[in-house]
Amino acid sequence: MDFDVIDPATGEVVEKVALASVEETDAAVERARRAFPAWRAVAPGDRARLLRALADRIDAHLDELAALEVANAGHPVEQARWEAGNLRDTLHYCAGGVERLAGRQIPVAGGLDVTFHEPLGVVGVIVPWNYPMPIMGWGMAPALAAGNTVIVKPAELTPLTARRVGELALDAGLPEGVLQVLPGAGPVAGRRLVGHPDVAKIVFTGSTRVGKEIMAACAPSVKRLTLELGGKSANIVFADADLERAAAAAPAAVFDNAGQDCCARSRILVQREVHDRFLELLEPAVAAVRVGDPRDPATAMGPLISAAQRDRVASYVPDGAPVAFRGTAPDGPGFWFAPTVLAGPGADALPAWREEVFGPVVIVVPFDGEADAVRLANATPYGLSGSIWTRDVGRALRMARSVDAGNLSVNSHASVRYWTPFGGFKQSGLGRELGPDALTAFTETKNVFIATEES
Ligand code: TXE
Repeated sequence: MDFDVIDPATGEVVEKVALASVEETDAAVERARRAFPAWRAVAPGDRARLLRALADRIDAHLDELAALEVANAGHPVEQARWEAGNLRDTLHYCAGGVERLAGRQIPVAGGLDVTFHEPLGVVGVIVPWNYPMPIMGWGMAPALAAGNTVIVKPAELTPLTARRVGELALDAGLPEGVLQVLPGAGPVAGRRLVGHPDVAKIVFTGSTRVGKEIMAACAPSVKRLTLELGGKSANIVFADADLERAAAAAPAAVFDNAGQDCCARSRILVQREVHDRFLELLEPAVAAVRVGDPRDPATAMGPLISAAQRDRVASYVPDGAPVAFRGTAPDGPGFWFAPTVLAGPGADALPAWREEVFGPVVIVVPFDGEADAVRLANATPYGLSGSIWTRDVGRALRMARSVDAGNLSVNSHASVRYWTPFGGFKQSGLGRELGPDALTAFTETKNVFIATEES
């Protein structure tokens, strides 16, 4: 079956991509299974060199990959360049881990005790459409580095960059079957990867609904699983914060990637005494967000991924919703939605206050004191990220320890660095990606005792 890949900025078909059947998925798993013994046996230094060769190919094709992502996902070109660079850098970072994936020797009586980090086998990486290249890299780079073979299943909507990276991997010298990219439908190829007895681990980033289904499907065989799911993160602004900076930074924290970001700070909690002042400062900052042609390097926000996503986002701003103000968006073809700020009475009764919108919609709500801020921030089944704006270091740390989220930032909205751990509390996920332990998440620890006593 073919799938129309659409340019979200124009609504036009870019190309038709064939989706893998169950049989084709099985064949890919078989190739990966056969490639595994040789790949795990490659000397660590050589495996690292191959991953760096792929990183270098990505660097050499950075403009091409960025242009593909602009056409496929509607991402602003500068953002798309960052995304390709993130994939390159994650590969380099994980290549650096290959030779440091060392076991331990633990003192025991009567012999020698050693631990090994054994690769798992075939790993399936199921990728969403919001950050195709980075999220592909966070799963595949550490999995490959640790000696596993990998099948990447990109999202139906955004297969183009992943497919190109698969070609570059072969050019770079990765042996056949070590990294395969398999465009396919979630309920067909995705579901088959999850259910396949020869797939040892699934890494899934996507909706909480599908994540729960995958977790249940992994249970019968206790398949290893990492989940990165949705978020409803809070941006908490105290009265003692640098309000100008906090307001200037808030739009990018929720409108970057048109809000299609699991770390989007889609709830802004503002201490009551500065609530109105904060909104006054926020309004010009939102008006200044440049929404438009993703091919223009000055553009900050592009279109949403699809007509369906735009309609879903629009449903979160019903007639009569307390819209405080909006930014701008182009008319005409393409899936545009203007940055939208909801505030005032009734805002926290809207579904957008509780549910992940995954679009450029933010709600501003007042709070009274630290305990109230913690209560509101934690009143969600999600726990991925969040920000705390204050000049009081003690308060910043108290808040950071009290908010149930995996990635918090103080006086900043930065959440993702490939060298620090990333993942969610509660229904935002299971396990962590990236950071110093990235490779061990793709291994089993094996303990071996060798008796040295004469019998
Ligand atoms: O995600 P899906 P969708 C959230 C966000 C968004 C909503 C829906 O709120 O609006 O999810 O997006 C594959 N077995 N996030 O529908 O369906 C699918 O092919 C195996 C948050 O695109 O979860 C794709 O590759 N795989 C988020 C991937 O799963 C299946 C990122 C994600 O698709 C499958 C994206 C199945 N049964 C959406 N069904 C984040 N955490 O950043 C689908 N897939």
